[in-house]
Amino acid sequence: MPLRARAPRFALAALLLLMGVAAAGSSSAAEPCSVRGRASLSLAGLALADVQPVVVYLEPLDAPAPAPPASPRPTVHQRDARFAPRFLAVAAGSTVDMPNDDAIYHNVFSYSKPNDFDLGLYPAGQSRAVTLRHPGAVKLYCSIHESMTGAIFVAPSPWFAVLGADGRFAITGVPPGRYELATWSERLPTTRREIALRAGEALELEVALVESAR
Ligand SMILES: [Cu+2]
Repeated sequence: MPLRARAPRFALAALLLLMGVAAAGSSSAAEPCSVRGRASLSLAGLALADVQPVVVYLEPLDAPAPAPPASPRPTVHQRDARFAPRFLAVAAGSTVDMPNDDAIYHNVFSYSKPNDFDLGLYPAGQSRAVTLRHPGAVKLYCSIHESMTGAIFVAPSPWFAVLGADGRFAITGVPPGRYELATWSERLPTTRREIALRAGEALELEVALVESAR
Protein backbone atom coordinates (compact mmCIF):
# COMPACT_ATOMS: atom_id res chain seq x y z
CA MET A 1 0.00 0.00 0.00
CA PRO A 2 1.43 3.39 -0.92
CA LEU A 3 2.36 5.53 2.06
CA ARG A 4 0.10 8.36 0.92
CA ALA A 5 -3.02 6.15 1.20
CA ARG A 6 -2.14 4.98 4.69
CA ALA A 7 -1.66 8.41 6.20
CA PRO A 8 -5.35 9.34 6.47
CA ARG A 9 -6.08 6.03 8.19
CA PHE A 10 -3.38 6.77 10.78
CA ALA A 11 -4.85 10.23 11.25
CA LEU A 12 -8.31 8.74 11.76
CA ALA A 13 -6.97 6.24 14.32
CA ALA A 14 -5.17 9.03 16.17
CA LEU A 15 -8.33 11.14 16.16
CA LEU A 16 -10.43 8.26 17.51
CA LEU A 17 -7.81 7.64 20.21
CA LEU A 18 -7.89 11.32 21.19
CA MET A 19 -11.70 11.28 21.30
CA GLY A 20 -11.53 8.23 23.54
CA VAL A 21 -9.12 9.96 25.90
CA ALA A 22 -11.33 13.06 25.93
CA ALA A 23 -14.41 10.92 26.67
CA ALA A 24 -12.60 9.16 29.52
CA GLY A 25 -11.57 12.53 30.92
CA SER A 26 -15.03 14.00 30.70
CA SER A 27 -16.70 10.98 32.26
CA SER A 28 -15.04 11.73 35.60
CA ALA A 29 -15.86 15.44 35.23
CA ALA A 30 -19.45 14.42 34.57
CA GLU A 31 -19.52 12.59 37.88
CA PRO A 32 -18.86 15.33 40.41
CA CYS A 33 -18.57 14.57 44.09
CA SER A 34 -19.99 16.28 47.14
CA VAL A 35 -18.84 16.75 50.70
CA ARG A 36 -21.52 17.33 53.32
CA GLY A 37 -21.50 17.23 57.04
CA ARG A 38 -21.75 18.93 60.35
CA ALA A 39 -19.12 20.82 62.26
CA SER A 40 -19.03 20.69 66.02
CA LEU A 41 -17.21 22.71 68.64
CA SER A 42 -16.22 21.18 71.95
CA LEU A 43 -14.58 24.01 73.80
CA ALA A 44 -15.69 25.09 77.27
CA GLY A 45 -17.43 28.45 77.32
CA LEU A 46 -17.71 28.78 73.52
CA ALA A 47 -20.81 27.96 71.48
CA LEU A 48 -20.84 27.49 67.72
CA ALA A 49 -22.57 30.87 67.34
CA ASP A 50 -19.60 32.52 69.08
CA VAL A 51 -17.13 31.42 66.42
CA GLN A 52 -19.29 32.06 63.35
CA PRO A 53 -18.81 32.78 60.56
CA VAL A 54 -17.01 29.51 59.86
CA VAL A 55 -15.93 28.47 56.37
CA VAL A 56 -15.25 24.86 55.34
CA TYR A 57 -13.15 24.63 52.19
CA LEU A 58 -11.22 22.20 50.01
CA GLU A 59 -7.68 22.68 48.77
CA PRO A 60 -6.87 20.32 45.88
CA LEU A 61 -3.71 18.24 46.31
CA ASP A 62 -3.50 16.69 42.81
CA ALA A 63 -4.01 19.70 40.53
CA PRO A 64 -4.18 23.47 40.84
CA ALA A 65 -7.58 24.90 41.71
CA PRO A 66 -9.52 26.25 38.71
CA ALA A 67 -10.28 29.95 38.42
CA PRO A 68 -13.66 30.92 39.90
CA PRO A 69 -16.53 31.60 37.46
CA ALA A 70 -16.42 35.16 36.08
CA SER A 71 -20.11 35.69 36.77
CA PRO A 72 -22.13 36.32 38.79
CA ARG A 73 -19.65 38.54 40.61
CA PRO A 74 -19.79 38.54 44.40
CA THR A 75 -20.93 41.91 45.77
CA VAL A 76 -20.50 43.86 49.00
CA HIS A 77 -22.79 46.89 49.17
CA GLN A 78 -22.28 50.03 51.21
CA ARG A 79 -25.77 50.63 52.52
CA ASP A 80 -26.99 52.59 55.58
CA ALA A 81 -23.32 53.16 56.45
CA ARG A 82 -22.72 49.42 56.76
CA PHE A 83 -21.15 46.77 54.59
CA ALA A 84 -23.86 44.43 53.34
CA PRO A 85 -23.29 41.58 53.72
CA ARG A 86 -20.86 42.09 56.61
CA PHE A 87 -19.24 38.76 55.81
CA LEU A 88 -18.71 37.04 52.51
CA ALA A 89 -16.67 34.04 51.35
CA VAL A 90 -15.25 34.01 47.81
CA ALA A 91 -12.77 31.92 45.82
CA ALA A 92 -9.24 33.22 45.18
CA GLY A 93 -9.18 35.17 41.93
CA SER A 94 -12.70 36.54 42.43
CA THR A 95 -13.48 40.13 41.54
CA VAL A 96 -15.81 41.63 44.15
CA ASP A 97 -18.09 44.55 43.22
CA MET A 98 -18.50 47.17 45.94
CA PRO A 99 -21.32 49.55 44.98
CA ASN A 100 -22.12 52.60 47.11
CA ASP A 101 -25.93 52.50 47.59
CA ASP A 102 -25.95 55.38 50.08
CA ALA A 103 -26.47 59.09 49.42
CA ILE A 104 -23.10 59.85 51.05
CA TYR A 105 -19.50 59.18 50.10
CA HIS A 106 -17.81 55.98 51.25
CA ASN A 107 -14.43 54.40 50.85
CA VAL A 108 -13.37 50.77 51.07
CA PHE A 109 -9.90 49.75 52.09
CA SER A 110 -8.10 46.83 53.69
CA TYR A 111 -4.75 46.40 55.40
CA SER A 112 -4.97 42.60 55.12
CA LYS A 113 -1.80 41.66 53.24
CA PRO A 114 -1.28 40.37 50.59
CA ASN A 115 -4.85 41.31 49.56
CA ASP A 116 -4.54 44.92 50.83
CA PHE A 117 -6.22 47.59 48.68
CA ASP A 118 -7.79 51.05 48.78
CA LEU A 119 -10.66 51.91 46.44
CA GLY A 120 -10.62 55.60 47.42
CA LEU A 121 -13.66 57.80 48.09
CA TYR A 122 -16.64 57.44 45.79
CA PRO A 123 -20.14 58.90 45.71
CA ALA A 124 -23.68 57.54 45.66
CA GLY A 125 -24.47 55.23 42.78
CA GLN A 126 -20.85 54.50 41.93
CA SER A 127 -19.30 51.07 42.12
CA ARG A 128 -15.68 50.00 42.28
CA ALA A 129 -14.24 46.51 42.30
CA VAL A 130 -11.31 44.62 43.77
CA THR A 131 -9.80 41.30 42.66
CA LEU A 132 -8.77 39.15 45.63
CA ARG A 133 -6.01 36.85 44.41
CA HIS A 134 -4.68 35.37 47.65
CA PRO A 135 -6.35 32.98 50.10
CA GLY A 136 -6.96 34.35 53.58
CA ALA A 137 -9.10 36.76 55.57
CA VAL A 138 -9.59 40.32 54.32
CA LYS A 139 -10.92 42.91 56.79
CA LEU A 140 -12.87 45.80 55.27
CA TYR A 141 -13.01 49.37 56.53
CA CYS A 142 -14.25 52.78 55.39
CA SER A 143 -11.92 55.74 55.99
CA ILE A 144 -14.85 58.06 56.80
CA HIS A 145 -17.04 55.86 59.00
CA GLU A 146 -15.12 54.12 61.74
CA SER A 147 -18.07 51.88 62.60
CA MET A 148 -18.12 50.39 59.08
CA THR A 149 -16.40 47.04 59.32
CA GLY A 150 -16.73 43.89 57.29
CA ALA A 151 -14.75 40.85 56.24
CA ILE A 152 -14.21 38.59 53.26
CA PHE A 153 -12.68 35.13 53.52
CA VAL A 154 -10.85 34.18 50.34
CA ALA A 155 -10.86 30.39 49.91
CA PRO A 156 -8.08 28.76 47.85
CA SER A 157 -10.60 27.06 45.54
CA PRO A 158 -14.22 27.47 44.39
CA TRP A 159 -15.14 24.53 46.67
CA PHE A 160 -16.17 26.06 49.97
CA ALA A 161 -19.25 26.54 52.16
CA VAL A 162 -20.16 28.90 54.97
CA LEU A 163 -21.42 26.92 57.95
CA GLY A 164 -25.15 27.25 58.67
CA ALA A 165 -26.43 28.19 62.12
CA ASP A 166 -27.09 24.45 62.67
CA GLY A 167 -23.42 23.69 61.91
CA ARG A 168 -24.17 21.96 58.63
CA PHE A 169 -22.36 22.52 55.35
CA ALA A 170 -22.53 21.22 51.78
CA ILE A 171 -19.88 21.53 49.09
CA THR A 172 -21.03 20.24 45.71
CA GLY A 173 -19.68 19.96 42.17
CA VAL A 174 -16.23 18.79 43.29
CA PRO A 175 -14.12 16.75 40.84
CA PRO A 176 -12.77 13.41 42.13
CA GLY A 177 -9.31 13.57 43.70
CA ARG A 178 -7.38 14.20 46.89
CA TYR A 179 -8.05 17.33 48.92
CA GLU A 180 -7.19 18.96 52.18
CA LEU A 181 -10.44 19.79 53.96
CA ALA A 182 -9.88 22.85 56.13
CA THR A 183 -11.94 25.03 58.43
CA TRP A 184 -11.56 28.75 59.05
CA SER A 185 -12.94 30.98 61.79
CA GLU A 186 -11.44 34.27 62.87
CA ARG A 187 -11.61 33.03 66.47
CA LEU A 188 -10.13 29.53 66.02
CA PRO A 189 -6.94 28.02 64.63
CA THR A 190 -7.38 26.46 61.19
CA THR A 191 -7.96 22.70 61.17
CA ARG A 192 -6.91 20.46 58.28
CA ARG A 193 -7.47 16.86 57.25
CA GLU A 194 -6.88 14.97 54.02
CA ILE A 195 -9.80 13.41 52.15
CA ALA A 196 -10.03 11.46 48.89
CA LEU A 197 -13.09 11.55 46.63
CA ARG A 198 -13.90 8.83 44.11
CA ALA A 199 -15.94 9.71 40.99
CA GLY A 200 -19.51 10.49 41.96
CA GLU A 201 -18.90 10.02 45.68
CA ALA A 202 -21.13 11.79 48.22
CA LEU A 203 -19.00 12.02 51.32
CA GLU A 204 -20.58 12.65 54.76
CA LEU A 205 -18.32 13.98 57.49
CA GLU A 206 -18.27 15.08 61.09
CA VAL A 207 -15.80 17.94 61.42
CA ALA A 208 -14.33 18.99 64.76
CA LEU A 209 -13.58 22.73 64.75
CA VAL A 210 -10.94 22.27 67.42
CA GLU A 211 -8.42 19.49 66.92
CA SER A 212 -8.16 17.19 69.92
CA ALA A 213 -4.90 17.47 71.86
CA ARG A 214 -2.31 14.87 70.92
CU1 LIG B 1 -18.30 55.03 54.87
